[in-house]
Amino acid sequence: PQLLEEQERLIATLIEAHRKTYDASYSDFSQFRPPKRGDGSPECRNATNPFLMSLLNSDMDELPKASASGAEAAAGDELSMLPHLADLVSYSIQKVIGFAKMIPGFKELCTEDQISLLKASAIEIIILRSNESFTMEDNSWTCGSNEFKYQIGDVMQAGHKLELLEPLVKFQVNMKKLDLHEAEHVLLMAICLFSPDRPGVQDRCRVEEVQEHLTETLRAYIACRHPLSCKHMLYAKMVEKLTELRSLNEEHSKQYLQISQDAVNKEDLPPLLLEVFGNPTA
Ligand code: 0VO
Repeated sequence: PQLLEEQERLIATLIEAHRKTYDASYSDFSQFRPPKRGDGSPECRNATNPFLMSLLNSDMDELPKASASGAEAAAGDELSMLPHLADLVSYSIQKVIGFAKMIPGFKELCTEDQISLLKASAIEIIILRSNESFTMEDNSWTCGSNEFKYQIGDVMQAGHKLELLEPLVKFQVNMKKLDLHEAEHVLLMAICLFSPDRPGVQDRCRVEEVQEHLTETLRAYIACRHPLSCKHMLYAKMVEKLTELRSLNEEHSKQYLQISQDAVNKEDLPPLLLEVFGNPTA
């Protein structure tokens, strides 16, 4: 198969849509609530035994009053990265919406279907687009300075657990190894969005039509643009990534629900996040 002029235009449109909505200088990150990381102090490392800690560190032989102990500071420290990462993900959702609106066929769907597709795929597209900042050097998402370098431990301080983070980092590493062209990267995000089997989608046929057009364009692109030596199975590997994203999405939903219930400060979660991922208090 060879690339038709129309398919070339589609790819150019998607690349432009992505460039307009992905700022690779990460200059907006300083507007989020600041990241708060455990300082690595003994109090912090032993945050799980504040009473033992205070008895060992003083001549007192009585338990401190609960309110005077480190218990609250420790508990408060648990979700210390939540405000920053919640702001980052909320910001990313806004960018994903901007990207979606520029994909031919999206605006022609009814608003209800647009919402269903975005709600279901937002975290998957964020995982995909975040691969751009992911580095195999130290398995982190490096978005400029050290302040905006996110490692597994940082995401754990937002309340996530290894059941998500271990497969998530593996996913990022394997994505990185695919070494996708920009055209392939943006097509994959668009294909992910136009999944007809998402909950609540009414006009499944329209969504499927657009998705098939995108996948046909991806197949044609790989066949005629990707170097012979590395295109083997590339399309199949990319489709496999969509399956892995479904399972990451499912685990993220579970952990998000737990985090949103654990969060003492409900303001930690921006309204857009609550709307897209769910609001347990609503
Ligand atoms: C976006 C990143 C994101 C996750 C799990 C890195 C969730 C975080 C928070 C996570 C895990 C919540 C609540 C972009 C970049 C980097 C730059 O490429 C650009 O859009 O963000 C990460 C997010 C690791 C890294 C949000 O779950 C509801 C705690 C998917």
